[in-house]
Amino acid sequence: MLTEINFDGLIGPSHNFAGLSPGNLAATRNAGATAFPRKAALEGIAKMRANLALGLTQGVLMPLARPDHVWLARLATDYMSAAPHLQAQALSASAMWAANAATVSPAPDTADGRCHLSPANLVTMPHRSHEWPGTLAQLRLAFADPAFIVHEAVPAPFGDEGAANHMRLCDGHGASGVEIFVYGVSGGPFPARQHREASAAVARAHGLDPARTLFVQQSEEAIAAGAFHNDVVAVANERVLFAHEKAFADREGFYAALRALLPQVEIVEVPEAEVSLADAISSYLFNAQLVSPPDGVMTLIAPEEARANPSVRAYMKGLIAGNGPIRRVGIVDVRQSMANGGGPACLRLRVVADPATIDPRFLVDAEKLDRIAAVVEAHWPEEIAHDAIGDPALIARIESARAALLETLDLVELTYT
Ligand code: SUG
Repeated sequence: MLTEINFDGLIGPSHNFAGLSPGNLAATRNAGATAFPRKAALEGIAKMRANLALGLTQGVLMPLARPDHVWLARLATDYMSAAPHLQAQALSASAMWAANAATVSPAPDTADGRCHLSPANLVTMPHRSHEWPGTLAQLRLAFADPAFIVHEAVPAPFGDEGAANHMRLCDGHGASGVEIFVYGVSGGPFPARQHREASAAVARAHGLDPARTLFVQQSEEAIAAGAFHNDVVAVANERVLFAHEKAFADREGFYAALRALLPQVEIVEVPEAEVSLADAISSYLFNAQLVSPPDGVMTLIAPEEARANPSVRAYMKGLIAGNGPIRRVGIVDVRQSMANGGGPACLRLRVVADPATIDPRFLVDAEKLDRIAAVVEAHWPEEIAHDAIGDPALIARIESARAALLETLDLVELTYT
C-alpha cells in the first residue's frame, strides 16, 4: 500500500550556529550563538514521536560524517589546519534539513511506475554543497528495492535544493499527481538557490509527464524577504495548496494552470493583510508539515514560533474555526533547528511508497526512537560555543557520538559518508 512516509533528518552532534546561509535571516541573526546539539536532537525526536502519535509512518535519515574529511582533502587541507570558515563549512550539521536532501517523485507520477529520487546538489551554499555524496549513499541503502530509482545529483552550476522547492498535488497520495517545481530567478540581495534548469533536469530524469508538471517562479519579493526556499512560504498536501499571497511571481497564472490540471484543488491563500510576509517568514507558518493522518483530519504541524506570533496565531485559529480543508493545528518545539532557519517541514523528506519496500533500518517506531534518544542523551555534546569548533576534543566527541548511533542502528557501513 502506498503511504506517505516522513523521513526526518536526525539532528547531528555537530549542530552549531555559524551564519553560513546569506538570505536565511534566522541563521544570519544567530551566527556565533552557542548551540545545544543534544537539546536540538531531542526536539527533533519529539517531533517524530508526535508524527507517530498521529498514526503517520515515520522514517529517519542519519547525520552525515562531520567534519567532512573527504571534502577537506579535496580542498588540500585537513580540519585542524583549515581556516575557521572552512572548518565551519566542513562541520555543519545541515543535513538535518532533509527537505533539501532530494526531490521525490512517487511511482504514480512516473513513466516507469517506480518512485524516483534525486539527491539535491545544494551548490549555492558551500557548507551544503558537499552533502549530496553522503545523502546519495543513504538513499541508495534505504531505497535499494527495485520499487525505487535513485539518481545522481544534477551537475553544477545548476542549483538544486530538493523537495523544499517541489510540491505535489493529487487526490490522494497513491493517485497520480501534479508535480510543481518552484524556482527562483532573482532574490534582491540574496541568491536564488533553485535554478529552473535543475528542476527541469530532475523532472526529465524522473520521467514525469510534461503535461502534468508545472515550473513556477518564486517571487523575488519573497526571496528578498528571507524565503530562501519555497517551503518557507507554501506547502501542499493532497488536493490542498496552502500559500502566502506573495509566494509566487505570477500567482494568477499559476493558480489557473493548476486548476486546469486538478479542478478539485483547494487553494488556501493567506493574504498579506492578515499575515505579512515578514511575519510568515519569522514565524514559519508555512514551514509546517501538512499531513493526512489515518483519522482523515488534515493537520498542520507548525512550530512554536507560529503560535507565539499574534497575527499568525489569530490566523491559525480562524483557519480551523472555518470550514476549509485544514481541520487541525499541532504545535512542535524545534527551536534549535528554527534558530538556523529550519522548521518542521525543513526537517523532513516526504516519500510516498510502500513501507515494506524500504530498508527497515531507516524506519522508526516508538521503541527505536527511545533507543536513538538514549544514544543522543549519552553522546551528543550538550553545547557548542562558536569559538569551540577548533577544539580537537570536541571534534573527537562529535565523531564518536555518530559512531555510537550507527552502531546502535546497525548502519556502520555509513561511517565514512
Ligand atoms: O540551507 N540553514 C539551512 C536551513 C534549511 C532549511 N530548509 C528548508 N527550508 N527546507 C539553509 O539555509 C544554517 C547553518 C549555519 O548557518 O550554521 C543553514 O544551513
